[in-house]
Amino acid sequence: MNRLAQLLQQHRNQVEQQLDQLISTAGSIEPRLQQTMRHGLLNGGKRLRPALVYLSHQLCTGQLPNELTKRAAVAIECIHSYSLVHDDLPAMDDDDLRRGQPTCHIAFDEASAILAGDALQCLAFEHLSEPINGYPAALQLRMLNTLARASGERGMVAGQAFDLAHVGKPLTLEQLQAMHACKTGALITAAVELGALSAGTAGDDKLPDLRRYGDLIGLAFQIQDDLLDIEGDTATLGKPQGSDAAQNKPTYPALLGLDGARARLQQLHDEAIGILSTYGDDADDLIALTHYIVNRDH
Ligand code: GRG
Repeated sequence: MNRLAQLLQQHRNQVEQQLDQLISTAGSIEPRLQQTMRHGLLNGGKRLRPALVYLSHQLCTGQLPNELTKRAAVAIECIHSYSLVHDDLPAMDDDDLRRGQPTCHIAFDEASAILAGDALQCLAFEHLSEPINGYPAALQLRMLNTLARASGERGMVAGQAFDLAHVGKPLTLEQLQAMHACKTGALITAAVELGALSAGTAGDDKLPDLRRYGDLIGLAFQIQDDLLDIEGDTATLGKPQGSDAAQNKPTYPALLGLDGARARLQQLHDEAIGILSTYGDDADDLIALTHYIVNRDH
């Protein structure tokens, strides 16, 4: 296993242990709620956003994550998982499978999935707002504000609402970009920002660069997702590349062509690496994660 894979596994284990502890069915008046939450949270997942929180903190301090970094990593994964549980609902994407397993509303029922998503969202803010000895409450407040802003009506929810409002309608490249900047990009940028904020004063001067970096890889993440969708369709259905999948829904390959989308992905990658390479050795792991995000196969 290479160094990045080892590192990602370490972070994943750490986050999953904390998520597991956070949701306990013991003594609950309604164990089904916790069971549905666990299903939404602990059914696999790459845990990329927590890794971004950790590695952004590492770039700022050269140190291992502190308690605030760990809280932020868990909180952002709770928000991400809630968004997937709700996105899979019949009223939205109506998906039966997520991460190769039945989605929450299939494994349980629709009401349980809605409530589990709601509760996961609350849990994120509860966990990040719990007072921690030795850390200024004002910093926690700033982090909460960052997470709330990225998740809500100016961030992820806005992107989802725009997406639903434009189903079946053509989008311009600018509209597609604005939608993804909100829908998936805002949370990815927030992950990088939260890592820097958890570094305290060591992160302050790096925030503008890290925000820009987050925006670039948020977009790169989405383009790679679109490309993987096309490759998946081609592999399972034998469709020629760039046919149905690329033409029927607004995606980067549909608007830019396959080669254009790949070229744009490479451009975003190069610009993102250009920002990180000014930070010396402490950025090495974040650089490796950036390569992974752009080249991932799932
Ligand atoms: C329901 C408010 C609300 C928002 C939903 C994130 C989102 C908004 C919808 C997901 C739709 C989707 C599949 C977008 C593609 C990019 C994406 C977020 C993929 C899933 O993220 P990964 O690959 O997932 O990090 P894992 O399973 O690894 O956690």
